[in-house]
Amino acid sequence: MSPDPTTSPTAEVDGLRARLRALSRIADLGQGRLDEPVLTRIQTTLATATARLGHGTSHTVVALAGATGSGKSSLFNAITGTEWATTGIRRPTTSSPLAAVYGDGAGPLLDWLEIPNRQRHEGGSLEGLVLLDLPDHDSKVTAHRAEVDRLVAVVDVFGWVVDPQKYADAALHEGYLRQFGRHGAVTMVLLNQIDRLDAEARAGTIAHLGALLAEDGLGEVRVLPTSAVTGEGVDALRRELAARVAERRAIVTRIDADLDWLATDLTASLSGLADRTVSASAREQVVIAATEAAGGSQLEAAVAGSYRHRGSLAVGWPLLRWIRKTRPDPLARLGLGTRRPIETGGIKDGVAVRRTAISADPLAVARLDEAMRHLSQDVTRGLPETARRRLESVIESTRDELPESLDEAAGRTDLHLEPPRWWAVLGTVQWVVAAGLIVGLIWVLALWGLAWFQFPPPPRVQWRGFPVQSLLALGGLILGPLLATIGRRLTAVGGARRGRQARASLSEHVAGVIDEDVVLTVTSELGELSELRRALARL
Ligand SMILES: Nc1nc2c(ncn2[C@@H]2O[C@H](COP(=O)(O)OP(=O)(O)OP(=O)(O)O)[C@@H](O)[C@H]2O)c(=O)[nH]1
Ligand SMILES: [Mg+2]
Repeated sequence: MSPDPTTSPTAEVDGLRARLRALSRIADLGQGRLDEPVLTRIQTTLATATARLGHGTSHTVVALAGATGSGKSSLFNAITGTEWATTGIRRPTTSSPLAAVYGDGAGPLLDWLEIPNRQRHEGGSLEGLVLLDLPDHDSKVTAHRAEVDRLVAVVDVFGWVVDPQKYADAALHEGYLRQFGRHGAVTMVLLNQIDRLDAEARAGTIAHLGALLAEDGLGEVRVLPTSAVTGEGVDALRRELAARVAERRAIVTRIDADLDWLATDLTASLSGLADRTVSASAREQVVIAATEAAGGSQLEAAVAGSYRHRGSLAVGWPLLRWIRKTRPDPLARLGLGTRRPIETGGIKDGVAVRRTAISADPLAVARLDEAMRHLSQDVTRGLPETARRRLESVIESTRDELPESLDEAAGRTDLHLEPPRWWAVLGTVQWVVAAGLIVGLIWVLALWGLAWFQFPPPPRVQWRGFPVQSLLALGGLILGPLLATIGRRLTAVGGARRGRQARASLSEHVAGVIDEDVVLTVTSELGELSELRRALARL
């Protein structure tokens, strides 16, 4: 078998490192977004793989694992040509793992594997092999099983030792082999105690075991018959081990298989993670509801009312303006407008922010909650549980900050307070008319006074046959209220328009708040989820 130059172990290790970087990214992004057990598995896989790679590829760790009495220790002795491992009829025999190390430099690796029982051998054809004799996985002693589980999670090659009696045990197939169904390339199955079977029984047993392995997903694994007693198959097993060790590929293959397995499970559980955005309609609903909750209607009415109020002060009948003056400007009641000193609610983005006195209408607040819920449902639909709950809580926290931001938006609203030009013109006309009325009245009174005291009457001043003083007084009395009425009509129309403009301005500021506080925050969380999905694709 000549090594393929395009996939040298180094290139494979580089490829694996890239996958591990993707996994590390998933572990980071997965915080709070993936289910806790999934995250733990990712972190464990990442830590194990990184640590194992850190010990290099020059050693290949092969574990002899299997049920008690299958002959692991006997086979270990047969391969190594020693009697170091204790074998026996008392079950279970092996309680802590042994390591046979071929060649030098495996110390740190074995420290990491936490195996203190080591036996050094000359390298030879097995140079780089670290052969482990494990305790039984089906033990009455729970510590044995724990030790087996700990080691099968980290070794490079599995050497499952089975015997003719127990090769079909569920403890082996369901407990281990099925779980490692993707690890066929690093799995050896040794049918030991083959000397106990005659030729016919051998063929049947091997076929049956092969079928069981296929069910486990390990159809490509060839069963190797061995006997620790007669030595049959032991040389073949040594050659197989030598070949695997020489390839120095098992580490990468094993970790790749772990990552494949993890990636499949993750892809299944994260299938709902497709790219998504805050929909335009959901955003629009929130903006509309938030504008209302920020006092849209109150503001519109107050701006219109304020305009009418100030309009009647500017162009109303001067003789009745004092009545108007006693009423407050509707905007001032909301803490807005020009009449009141501006109370600052702090500085935001360099702009002094007013605190308004708008008290949110409970119905509008309920509608805003409803719109936010709708947005939340829209954007979290189909997400995996943990990711969904996180996104929901992100949205809820943006909801909590809205009242303050919305009030600030209301405080920044353009209230369209500037008085129109015609107010000044009509106002002046009103004063002139009022002055005419007063002059006319005084004039009439003066004429009456002169007549009363029997002074000679002054010359009459007439215009087209009518006395001017009467014209002035009557004209003022009729014209003043008439102009005031016309002014009121015009002001009502202008006020309504300005109310709508102010509402539009509020809506714009509110849209800014919603985009910044809600949409941006949600989008950034969605971005993290997309990134998680991309990292998974890289894995
Ligand atoms: N006939 C026969 N007997 C074997 C063979 N291999 C092992 N045995 C016997 O099976 C018994 C158990 O062997 P061990 O090697 O201790 O088995 P083990 O798998 O290490 O058992 P634990 O350490 O308890 O998990 C011993 O009595 C061995 O002599 C074999 O290939 N053929
Ligand atoms: Mg043993």
